[in-house]
Amino acid sequence: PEYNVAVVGATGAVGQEILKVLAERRFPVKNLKLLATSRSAGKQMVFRGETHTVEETRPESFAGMDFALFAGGAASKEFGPGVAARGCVVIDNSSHFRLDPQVPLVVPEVNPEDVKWHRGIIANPNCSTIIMVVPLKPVKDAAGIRRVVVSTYQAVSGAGKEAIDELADQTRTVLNGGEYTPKVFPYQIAFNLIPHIDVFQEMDYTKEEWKMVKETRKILHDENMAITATTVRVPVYRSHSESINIETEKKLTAAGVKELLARFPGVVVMDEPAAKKYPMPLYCSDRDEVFVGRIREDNSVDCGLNLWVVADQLRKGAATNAVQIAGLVVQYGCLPGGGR
Ligand code: 2RA
Repeated sequence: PEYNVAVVGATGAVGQEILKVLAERRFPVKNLKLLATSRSAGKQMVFRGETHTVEETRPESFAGMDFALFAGGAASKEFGPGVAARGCVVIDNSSHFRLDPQVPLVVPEVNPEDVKWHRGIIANPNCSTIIMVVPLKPVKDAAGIRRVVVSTYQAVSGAGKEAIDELADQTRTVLNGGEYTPKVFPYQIAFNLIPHIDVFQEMDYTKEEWKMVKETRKILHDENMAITATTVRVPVYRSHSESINIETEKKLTAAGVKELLARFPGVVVMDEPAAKKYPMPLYCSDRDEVFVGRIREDNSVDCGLNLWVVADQLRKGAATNAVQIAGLVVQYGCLPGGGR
C-alpha cells in the first residue's frame, strides 16, 4: 500500500533532508503535501522528479493524510494533537512531546517496540541523544550501564539553515579581516567553540544538556541511569561528534566492545589508531550510520569505557530517524486505520 504524507517545515534544513530520505528509502508515498509557515508558502520543491508547491500549514491541510512528519519548531505544538486526533500519525522532530508519558520517544535500532503503544504522536529524539543512544544500547544489553558522561561537539546545522550560512559567511569575513555581527549564535562561531546550546535552565545546565539526560533515560527505559552532559557548538557544518565515557556494571574489554558494536545495526566501527582511522565529522556527513572509534578501556574506574562517536545531525540525527519510525508504523501495522 502507499500512504499520503505531509512534511511540515519542508523548506528548512531538516525538512529538505526528510524529502531526500523519503525518496532514497523509497518510502511508499502516494500523495505528498509540503507545508510551512506563510513565509515559505509558494516555494517550489522537487520530490521524485515532480515539482510541489509549499502551502501554508492549516488544520485542513492534513485532511486525508496518513502521516505528518514535523521537521521541528512550533508547528507540532499547534497542529499535532488535532492532526493525530483525526487519525493521521504524527512523527514530531520538535522537543515538545518527547517527555510526554503518552508519547513514545523512538530510535528504531534501540527501542522499536515503543512505536506500538503510540496514541497518534511519536516523538523523534534530539539529534545528540539519538547519536549517543545507538552505541549505548548494545553496551547496556551486554554489560549494564552504571553511569554516562558525555561531551558533545555539535555542528552548526543543528541550529538550522541560517546557521550553516552563518558559519560560511562569518569565516570568510573574519579571514578577510572584516567584522561580522553574530546573528544565530551568541558569539562568533568561526574559529571558536560556544559551550551554550539552547537556553540555560536549572543547575546552570542548558536545555540541550537536560534533553540528553532525560531523553536517554526514557529511550533506554532506565529512569535511574546516572548521566551528565556538556554540549558545545563547534565550527563544523553538519555532523555532531560526542566523547562518551561509560561505566558499566560488568567489565567489558575494548576488543569485546568493538565486537558488539560492529554487530549492532546502524553502527560502523572505525577504529584503527595505527592507521589513523577514526570517525571525523567532515567524512561522516551524508551518511545514516553512527560511526564509533577511539574505543578504549578507562582504568580510572573498575568497568570504564571511552567512545568517540560521530553521525550526521540532519540525517540519523533527525530526518532518517523520523522516516525509519514511519517505516516501523507501517511494518507493525499500527496506523489508526490498522492499514498495513
Ligand atoms: C542543536 N540539537 O544541535 C539541537 C537541535 N537540533 O541545535
